[in-house]
Amino acid sequence: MPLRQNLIFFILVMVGMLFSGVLYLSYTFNQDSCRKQQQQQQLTEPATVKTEVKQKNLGLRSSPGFVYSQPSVLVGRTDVASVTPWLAPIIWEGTFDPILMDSLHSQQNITIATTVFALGKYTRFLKDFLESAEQHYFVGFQVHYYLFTDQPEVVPEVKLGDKHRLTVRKVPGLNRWQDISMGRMKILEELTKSELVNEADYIFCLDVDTKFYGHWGVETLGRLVAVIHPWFYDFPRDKFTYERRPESQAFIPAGEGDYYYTAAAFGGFLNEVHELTKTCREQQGIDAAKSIEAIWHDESHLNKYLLYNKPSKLLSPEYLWRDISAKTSQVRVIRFSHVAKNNAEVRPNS
Ligand code: UD2
Repeated sequence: MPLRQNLIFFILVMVGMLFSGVLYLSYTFNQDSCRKQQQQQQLTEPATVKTEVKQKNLGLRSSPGFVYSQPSVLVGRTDVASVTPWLAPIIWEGTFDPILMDSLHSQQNITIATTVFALGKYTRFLKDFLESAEQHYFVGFQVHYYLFTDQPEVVPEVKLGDKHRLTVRKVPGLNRWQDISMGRMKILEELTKSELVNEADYIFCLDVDTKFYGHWGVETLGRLVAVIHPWFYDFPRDKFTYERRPESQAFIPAGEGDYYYTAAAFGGFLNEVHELTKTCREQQGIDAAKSIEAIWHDESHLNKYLLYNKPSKLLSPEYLWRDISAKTSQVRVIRFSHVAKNNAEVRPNS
């Protein structure tokens, strides 16, 4: 082969090798950058997964082999309504199976925050409230009581169940019982805004001049839960003691109204109770600026809120009775009740 041809052949081989080298390098570079991209995705993905894990699954799961009474389509309470016209259940004895309910919820790892206020002479109600709650209230489930008082030093020592704990918070005393009662809305609004959001799944806000006599458990949990007031459960709506003066933000016109709800117990998801307490606090503030106070204070504002923001679950008067009232045939079990008190003696003002 002549020298010139050899040279051309040599140059062609070299160019070929160079070209395939470039091709190889660009291929591996692409592979590398793909791998890097994948790695980056993996670094960001766990954050997404984490957010998903935080969303607790509140579905009701049953286990194979768990036996309970067969539910009936035909047999149930016929003496009381157990559902509202907007299809929220009304909880009465005989409408749920407590063993099944406990089993369904025990897999959820839920915490129920529970607030109670005891200022001035109302600290005397704490012992019975807490001791009776420990016997009947969410037994076996995680409960975190938040107790607001102007006298932390007199809070009684009560032995709490394994999963129950108590936090005491000092708040300033007030001269009017009406302000103490209404002032709860602002504190609850703040508590449900951020502090409790990652700690509790549900919250209940309870009066302290009360006592538990029977089971209060997971059947009461829901998005927004209201309790029917024991005085008025069989009254026509125009006899409810709603605020009737149009000047007040709590005003409900004649002809409107579903039920009369008590402010002694309400609850639900944190965000729902936050909205409720924020609205009531705002409405109370507008009234105060106009020197008007709703007839039943926070309870009037609560009723206004719940009329236009329907609760998802209602608790029958079994969940708030009055010690001084005679039992009726519809209320088969008294679970929680207002104790008798001498208002003039316990309140800071009359
Ligand atoms: C009703 C409501 C109550 C509230 C009030 C407003 C029922 C059963 N209860 O109860 O929830 O809406 O009307 O008019 O419908 N407190 C103190 N120290 C005081 C005064 C009050 O700690 O000196 C707290 C305590 O937690 C008490 C709550 O405020 O349980 C409500 O006060 P109340 O029970 O005297 O009000 P009452 O019985 O009129």
